[in-house]
Amino acid sequence: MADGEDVHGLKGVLVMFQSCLDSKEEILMDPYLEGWKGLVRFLNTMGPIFSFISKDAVAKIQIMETFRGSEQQENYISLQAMVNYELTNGLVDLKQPGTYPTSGCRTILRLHRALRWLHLFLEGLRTSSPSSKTSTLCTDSYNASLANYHPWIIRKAATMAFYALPTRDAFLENMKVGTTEAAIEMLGEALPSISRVYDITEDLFTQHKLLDLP
Ligand code: 1PX
Repeated sequence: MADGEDVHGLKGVLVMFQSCLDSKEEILMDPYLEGWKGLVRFLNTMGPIFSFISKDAVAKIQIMETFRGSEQQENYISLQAMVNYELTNGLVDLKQPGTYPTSGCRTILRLHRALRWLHLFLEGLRTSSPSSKTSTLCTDSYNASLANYHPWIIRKAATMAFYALPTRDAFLENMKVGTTEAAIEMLGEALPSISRVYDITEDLFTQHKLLDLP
């Protein structure tokens, strides 16, 4: 997606996660990062209270974009290539933070954990009733995923910010796909690819024992 295109529409963003998978079911880095950039743009439309969250996501996206713009860019063409390259060359701090605080593997792991939150939240929204509160849906999905990796102070700030989320209907309208029914239908179509990307990454990181990187 070109910069500026489909700035607020969520459909184009979620479709990015569909186009991440190549014919070997490897996850291509560029559409993966484009997907995240679109999510950050969407988050930024919801007000400055979320900027501490989007700043962290942007910092992580930038780390990965720097690898993609470097001489090693081919080694970061997919998540699989990255894991292989960084592990073979000893470029990952496996037990304690040390020489490689911004390795691709630990950076993607943080985004990967956030993708689990996204899936749970959007699934909660999709199956919610019109009277559901987005703050409750968001808190529940956060507590079931990302919160387990965050210290108390971040958990507190995040759950406070969730109270500023728009109502369920405003949220669905903000996706810019038409009626709330159309937005719910779109989520039903897009969520399986997010889930697929999540599962493939989870398997890759499990296989290489990378799920607890500091
Ligand atoms: C229709 C829904 C779309 C909404 C778009 C939402 C995009 C959200 C993007 C969130 C990306 C969050 C990445 C967080 C990565 C992380 O866990 N970072 C922590 C650890 O990093 P470190 O390098 O220190 O090991 C870091 O400490 C995080 C700090 C910032 C707070 C993170 C709070 C995450 C809350 C996630 C829920 C987002 C709520 C958006 C509401 C719609």
